[in-house]
Amino acid sequence: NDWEIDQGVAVEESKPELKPPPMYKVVLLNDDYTPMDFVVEVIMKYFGKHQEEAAKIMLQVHYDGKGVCGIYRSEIAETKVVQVNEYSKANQHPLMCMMEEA
Ligand code: NFA
Repeated sequence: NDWEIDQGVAVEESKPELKPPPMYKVVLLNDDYTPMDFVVEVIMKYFGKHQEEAAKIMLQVHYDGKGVCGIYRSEIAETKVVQVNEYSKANQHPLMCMMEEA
């Protein structure tokens, strides 16, 4: 916002804000129980990845403890986290999804 003085009164002038929105990484966390195939399925179903890319991300999570499935604006990231955690729970797997500032 720009400020200018008008008759001694500060007036706030609105201007188109071109700031990009904050972005969030949506990550999966490793655990010892969720089957690898289920993780690949989740990454394909909720993050639009093909099998090969999904398998790479799954292995990144498996070996490094955490892996990024995508980067989104807050509302989208929040929705993905809820959908993935609900889907994992519904299938009785402990797979955890969370978001972190990109
Ligand atoms: N570590 C799990 C296993 O060995 C696989 C897994 C990968 C789980 C990525 C969660 C996330 N079955």
